[in-house]
Amino acid sequence: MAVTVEERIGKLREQIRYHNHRYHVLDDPEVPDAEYDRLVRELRALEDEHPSLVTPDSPTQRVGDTPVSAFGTVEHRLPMLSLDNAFGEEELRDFHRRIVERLDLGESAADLEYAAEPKLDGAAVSVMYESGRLVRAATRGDGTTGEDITHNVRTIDSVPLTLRGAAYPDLLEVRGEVFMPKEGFETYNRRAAEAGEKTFVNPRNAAAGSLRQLDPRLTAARPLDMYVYSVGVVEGGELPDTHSDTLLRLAEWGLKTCPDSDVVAGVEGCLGYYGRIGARRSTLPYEIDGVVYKVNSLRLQRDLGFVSRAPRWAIAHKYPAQEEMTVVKGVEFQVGRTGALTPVARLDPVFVGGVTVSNATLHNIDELHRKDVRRGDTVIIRRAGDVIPEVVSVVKSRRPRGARAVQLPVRCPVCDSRVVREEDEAVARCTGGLFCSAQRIESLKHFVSRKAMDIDGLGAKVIEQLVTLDRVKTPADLFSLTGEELLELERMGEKSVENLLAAVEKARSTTLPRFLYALGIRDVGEATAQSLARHFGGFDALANATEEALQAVPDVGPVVARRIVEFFAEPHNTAVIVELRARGVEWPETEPAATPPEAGPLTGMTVVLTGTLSSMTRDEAKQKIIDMGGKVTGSVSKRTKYVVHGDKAGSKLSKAEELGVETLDEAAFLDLLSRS
Ligand code: I6G
Repeated sequence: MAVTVEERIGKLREQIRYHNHRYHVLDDPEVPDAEYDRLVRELRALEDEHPSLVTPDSPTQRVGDTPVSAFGTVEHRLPMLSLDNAFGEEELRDFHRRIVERLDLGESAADLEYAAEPKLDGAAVSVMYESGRLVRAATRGDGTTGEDITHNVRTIDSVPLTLRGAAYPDLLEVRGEVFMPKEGFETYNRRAAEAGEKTFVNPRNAAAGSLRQLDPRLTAARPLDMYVYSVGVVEGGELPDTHSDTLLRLAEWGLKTCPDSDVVAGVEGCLGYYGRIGARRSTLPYEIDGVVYKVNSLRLQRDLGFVSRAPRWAIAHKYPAQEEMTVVKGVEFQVGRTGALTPVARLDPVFVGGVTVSNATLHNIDELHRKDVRRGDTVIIRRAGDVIPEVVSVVKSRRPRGARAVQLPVRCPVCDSRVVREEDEAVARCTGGLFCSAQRIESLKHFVSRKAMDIDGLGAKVIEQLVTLDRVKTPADLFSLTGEELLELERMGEKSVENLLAAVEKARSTTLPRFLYALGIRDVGEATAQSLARHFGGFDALANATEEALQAVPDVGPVVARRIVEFFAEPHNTAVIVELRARGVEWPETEPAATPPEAGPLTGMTVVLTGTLSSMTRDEAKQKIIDMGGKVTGSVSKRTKYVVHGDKAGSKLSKAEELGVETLDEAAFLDLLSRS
């Protein structure tokens, strides 16, 4: 039966009201923003087409949702409006064209100044200062009435309780976004999950939920921050006549503004800014869903005025959604190199974060149970930057009847060996060891990888074929491959076989650290392999070392020492090593360095590398740091001594700045090296 326009409008309003309530009142959104936006856009389009069907209570006629009563309410003296969205370049160009026409700019359209800022994913808040003192803070609510959250906003360190200087207006209302930085969000959620408490689905939800705590001590424990982006009521004082200068003035009074804002010219300038921020999106320390452009001149803003719900002089230009909804076709378990079973959701393909996704990780069995993902469930999928797509949550209201919870398999789905889970471990493992073809494939991939034996041309597809044909059972078998048998494999031509055989030949002469790392002993990464090689000098001394002797190596604790001893106690491991040596794999041995290397300028210090250096490769830089007594790690913490950054440095640099860790650009790093 055909649905009438009235019926469709009614249905959309009902759905939007439901989601508004979950989002604004319960702080528990059920669907991703992209889905919500689609509903609102469809409703708006229908109402635009049929203006007689617009009613005052339609969700399109309001900004947010009615506040709940647990908090006092605050009437906004000037309404807190929302922004129109542009979902692509065309819509942005339309916005610019409308402004140019209204202001009759003609030729000078390309020079029109816009203030551009990231659009943070948090909660919009108004903060009122009287004579420089914070007297009230409120949520946006429905734009006219918000909730009084003064007691909670006062706990946010970056919101000044008194303004600096003396030149501020007698009455000053600032508006901005309270948000939870990504790092704080992840830490908070990890701790909450460990403690079996409720986690937040995203940083925005975390910010909004934290602001609505009845006990401000709970809010104080959340890592919240606030950037201000505009002013509301201003009395008894003057402000500059552009938006960008207003932000600078607010910063002088001690308010925090976004460090990534800019002033750009015309629509091309806006598009350039959109591209630049987009490229940094995944490494910015805060979550954004778009950027906002505002006509910079406040006089022109006044000329342009407002339409019912939004200013004509500003627009939010959205990025592709990083969260989307889809349906789970099944949950399978993948087996990794060490036998770890990772649950993976197989999905109806969905376009998210700029790519089509058909699998999403569920990390481990605890996570699977916590999120309670079942076959047939509608789920929210998230893909941010280059991170592996993950299942954020299940839309429980859409669960099909009879959907059954997924259980950890008792037997390995690949080799049928027993699956065990040690008491204090989140990970369940297949006990098949190298009998399990999945573990064998993953171990071989690791063995040939660049930082291990570096056998170029032995990609995943070739390894999978060799294992499936039972031609390669252990890494030693790689050294007896012949040209004829390689030519039989799919996708292997004369040239690739020749190259592969040359790469195998070259790999026979390796180094002890590479060889140790290639063995894939659990928890022995590159840095530990280097320390072990340096400490023992030769392979046999290491392979025969006791746990106590191993613990004398820098960075080897009891767990790693036990893993190494267990590895060499396993006869099939030693047999493979004997065979590798018999097939000509060799490395130079050195004198044991029982004492740490002579103290260098970096002895006892940890260094993190990020971005590309122009004068050396990352591996060379790493070696130089090690030679100077330092250690290279992958993540920045308070204990990091330096973060060395090259071109296209990522989030590690911003993290260093956040933690106050010293950063060295390439010139400063070279200077440090020259001192050794
Ligand atoms: O929701 C918003 C996010 C960011 C805004 C906004 C903004 O500026 C960076 N600016 C205005 C004027 C409004 N909402 C109404």
